[in-house]
Order: sequence, then structure tokens, then C-alpha cells
Amino acid sequence: MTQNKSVLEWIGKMKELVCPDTVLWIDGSEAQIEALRAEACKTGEMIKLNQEKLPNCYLHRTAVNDVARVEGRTFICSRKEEDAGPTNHWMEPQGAYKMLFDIARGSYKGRTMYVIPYSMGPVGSPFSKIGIELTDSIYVVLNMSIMTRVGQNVLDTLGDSNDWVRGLHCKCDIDAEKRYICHFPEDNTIISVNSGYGGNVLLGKKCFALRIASYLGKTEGWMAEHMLILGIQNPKGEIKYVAAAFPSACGKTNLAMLIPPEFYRKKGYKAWTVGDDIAWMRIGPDGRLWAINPENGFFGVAPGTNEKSNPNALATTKSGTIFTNVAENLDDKTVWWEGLDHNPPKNAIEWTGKPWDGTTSKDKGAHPNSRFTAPAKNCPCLSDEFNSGKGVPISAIIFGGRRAHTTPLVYQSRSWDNGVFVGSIMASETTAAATGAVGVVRRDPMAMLPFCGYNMGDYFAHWIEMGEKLGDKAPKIFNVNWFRLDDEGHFIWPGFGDNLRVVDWILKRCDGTADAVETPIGFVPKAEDIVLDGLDLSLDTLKGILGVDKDEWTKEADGIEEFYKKFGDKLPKQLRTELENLKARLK
Ligand code: GTP
Ligand code: SPV
Ligand code: MN
Repeated sequence: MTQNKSVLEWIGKMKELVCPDTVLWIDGSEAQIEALRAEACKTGEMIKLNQEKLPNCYLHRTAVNDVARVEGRTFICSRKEEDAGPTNHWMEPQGAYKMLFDIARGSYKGRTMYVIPYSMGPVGSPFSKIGIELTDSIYVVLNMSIMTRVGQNVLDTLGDSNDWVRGLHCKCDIDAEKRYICHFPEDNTIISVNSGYGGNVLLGKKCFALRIASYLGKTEGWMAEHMLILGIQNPKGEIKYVAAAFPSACGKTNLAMLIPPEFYRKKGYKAWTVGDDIAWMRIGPDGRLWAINPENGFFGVAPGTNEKSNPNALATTKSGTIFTNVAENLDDKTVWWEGLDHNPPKNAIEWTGKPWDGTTSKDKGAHPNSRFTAPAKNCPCLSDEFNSGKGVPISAIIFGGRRAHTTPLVYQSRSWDNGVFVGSIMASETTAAATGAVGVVRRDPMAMLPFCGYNMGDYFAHWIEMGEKLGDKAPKIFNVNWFRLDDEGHFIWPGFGDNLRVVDWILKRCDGTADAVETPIGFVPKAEDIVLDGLDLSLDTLKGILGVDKDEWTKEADGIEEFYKKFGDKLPKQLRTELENLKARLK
């Protein structure tokens, strides 16, 4: 399929290492995909679902010990340890290659090596980058074919260039003790062994589009971020775009696909999805920040997705979708997860493969990090700009996390540098998207803690530099928190589609048409300026979640001080100054 020397040489070397019986190049044709689906159904790797209700949809169960990203086993293998920085696990590259090659050696024996040429971003766009993933998993091939642009035209576009990301994935024995997700940013290389779960093995996603790409962005002057991209169309027909970074399982897919509340719909507001997880952003010829979504599908959290919370996501999963670790309804071969509806199937198999009668008290039907892999083209609110290689201009950048207390519903930063500070101090409760404890508050700067492919101190400096280049064309920076709890532990803010009420205020601030109140941490809305029509929420309750408590923030500032110590002299002086200024304003 290609004469590219660097490609053929590398594949030759890997083939010698892993010893496959056969090699199959993925050409992007429907016929090839269909044949692979059939083969995976024969071996039980995939289960064909009800083709009338869910055409071309399949179910897959991962190993029980392999259901989420493994941050503790994810490594940045830069030559110098300092270049991985204090927030990443590091391994010396020569030692890492040796260890990984020892694990991978001979592991494709009796199996097929699938060669997946893929493009992150529309094929041929100046934003886009090419990768090749080798895998012994049909599940990976089928997922990559939804999540990225795959096939012959990618190789044609690559030509004889050496500028592509190498990816080797070996399932091996799914041995959690020998599971490693390793990145070699200086070699454009990713090696993943002993896993079959999404974020660990769909190498175009977190491994390439964030960890490797963030490193490339730093060296080439652009940004790779864990951000959704959303367009809001006003009644005049103008569309403004925002990019928002929330940690894993904290609401990106939901915000990206929001349906405006009735009050807004009647006025003519519309919302358009450009991306739900990753944004690649460059300064355009006009000096503004432009963004593309490098992916071609959505790898979304299933639990909680329903007709009310996110009807667009649900509609997107009705064909051509792979479900992973959800419950299987044996009566009609459909799928179910917690929060889909109030009628769990009685005759079912839960996510680990055991019979399940739908009583949610003991076992769960779906794993909390069960996912759907759905083609972007299915999405009813997909932006017309989705396939545009030039991207969309970003008016506002929004950071956000899951905080029961402390962080208000929304606030605006005072400047770009102050906005970088706001992003750098993000904290959020951990979720099931990664293995480990759930619900623990941790610092997750820019929602990139698990995804930054180099020293996070240098990453902060890169953000500051981008602001200097953007000057007065820089997007305004905000922070949101949909997750404030009341004394009974209920969410106070309704969230989901109603989040448009907050985004509306954000866009008005960008236009200079909304007022604000100054607080020590930034500007919060006047409660009257958040549209509450059609909502059962009192102005006083709203005032409560817009509140900034000085005592809580004084404690927060101490926590930030402590966190910043990690970075030593890598911490940009601008952020040090921002912290000092915050402390002074809190006095
Ligand atoms: P990744 O794909 O892991 O990067 O996650 P994501 O940021 O796209 O998260 P997603 O939108 O899938 O949301 C994850 C969980 O947050 C789901 O259980 C949602 O129901 C819940 N959620 C999303 N938006 C809101 C909101 O506005 N309010 C509340 N209370 N919950 C929300
Ligand atoms: C996340 O965990 O942020 C995800 C899912 O988007 S995964 O692809 O597994 O990383
Ligand atoms: Mn994500």
C-alpha cells in the first residue's frame, strides 16, 4: 500500500520482533471492516447486537482487570528525566525499549498483525498529523476506524515523508503486572502492552493526540489540549466557538452536545458539536486562535447518558457503534447502562459476563467507565465545520472541574496570564475513567495531568508564550463548576442543557455586553444576568453557587503554594506573581 521507506523499515523491524503469522493492512474499505467484524464475532471478541434496532452495532467486554486508563503504568520516556517533569512517570528510553521489546517479543505468534494508517484531523489539513498503529486486536482496528480517518488515502498523503507517529500495541496476556503505556516523544513512538482498554490502546487518542502532540505543539508553536469544541449560534445566525477543558468523565461530551433550554430554542439559539475530547489549536493568519478536533468519532462515557441528559449522544449511538462493558439485554440483543432509563433488563448479562437480573442493588449492569465508540457523522448536531481543515476560531477557553464546594458556578479570569493561573490550579474529584480511588480531589492543571507529554512547568510556560503571541486577539479565559452540592449531597445547578445559560454569559462577556462583579479570584456574574427563565431555581440559590468564600480560598491558596513547589524553577514567574496577587486580594 506504500513505498515509504521509513514505514516499511519500521514495520519490518516490528514484524521480526513480534512474529505474526500474517500481516493485514487496513485500507479503510467497508468490505474489510465487515469481514473483521464477522471474524471477531466468530471468536466471541465482539457480540452482534439487534441489527434492526441497532444496525452495525456491536458489544465488547474487556478483561475485568482492564477497564480504564492506568496512570501509574503510563510513562514518558524522554532522554532526560527533567523533560518528563514532576507530574509524569519517567523511564530511561533505552531501558524502556529493552523491557517493552522483551514483553512484546513473539507475542503475535499465531496471530495477525493489523497495520492501521490513520490521520488525526481531516486528511491533508495543515493541522493534521499521521500515525501508524500496529495491533493484534480486531477491537482496536474497529475502534480506530471509527475514531480516526483510516486507510489508503492517509498513506498517499504521507508520501515518502518520515513525519509520522509509530505505534505498537500488543495485547500479550492482558497481565496487569506487565501493563505499560510508554511514550517516546523524541522518537515519535508509542508502545502499549498488556491492555485492551480504549485509552490505553487506541493509540491515536490520548497517547498521540495529547501526549505526543502536546510535545510537538511545544516545539512547533501550537497547542494540543483535552478540550471539547462547541459552537453556539445566536438568533442572528452568528456562530461563536468555545473550547473547554474538563478532566475525564467531568462533562465534555455532555457540554459538546448540549440542547439549548426551551427559552433559548424559541429565540433561535442552536448548538453545534465540533469535538468532545481533544482540540488542536493554532494561531491563524488573522492572529486569532483556531481549533480542530483531530478525532472522527466519540469514545463517550455510557452511564448517565439518556434521552433527557444527552439525547444527541444517545442518537449518535444508534448505528455503527461499539459498546464496551455495558450490560447486554438477552431478550432483544440491545444494551443497557445505569442511568439509561428506569427499566433495567431482567434477562441480561452484566459487564463482566455474568448473568444479571437487573436488580441494581447488588451488581451493576455496566461498568462506571463503560463506553460507546460512535461515528461523529451520526451526531444530529455535528457542526458544518467538523471536516473543515481550517478549524474554527475560539472566542473563549473554559476550564472546569468537579468540586462539591469552593469553586463558583462560573468566573472569568482577569487576563490571559491570570487565566493560565486559573487553568494551572484546577482541581477535581477523580472519576472511574482511570484506575484508582474515585471522588478524591486532586490538582489536574488544564485537565492535562494524565496527558501532558513533557514537563508541566514548561507546559505552563508554553501557555504564557501563546498568550504573548495572541496579544489582544487571545480568547478570554473562564472557569466553571457544574458540580456544587447542597447539604443533602444533591447537585444544586441543573447542568446539561442548562449549562448554555452560563456559556451565554461567557459569550456576552467576550462581546463586552454583560456586567460582572469583581471577587478576589476573578469576575463572577451578577445573579440577575444569568437567564433563569423556565428553571425552578431561585435567585438566592444562584447567588449561593456564585459565591466566593474568602476562608475557603485562603486554604485553597495554601494548597496551590504547596502544589507549585513541585515545579521548582520550572514554574513561570508570571504564575508565581499571580499566586502572590491572589493571596494579597484575599487579605
Ligand atoms: P472523558 O470522555 O472521560 O474525557 O469524559 P467527558 O468529560 O466527556 O465526560 P462526560 O460528558 O461523558 O460526563 C461524564 C459524567 O458527568 C456523566 O456521568 C454525566 O452524566 C456527568 N455530567 C456531565 N455533565 C454534567 C452536568 O452538567 N451536571 C452534572 N451534575 N453531571 C454532569
Ligand atoms: C478519558 O479518560 O479522558 C477519556 C477516555 O476520554 S480514554 O480514551 O480512555 O482516555
Ligand atoms: Mn478524555
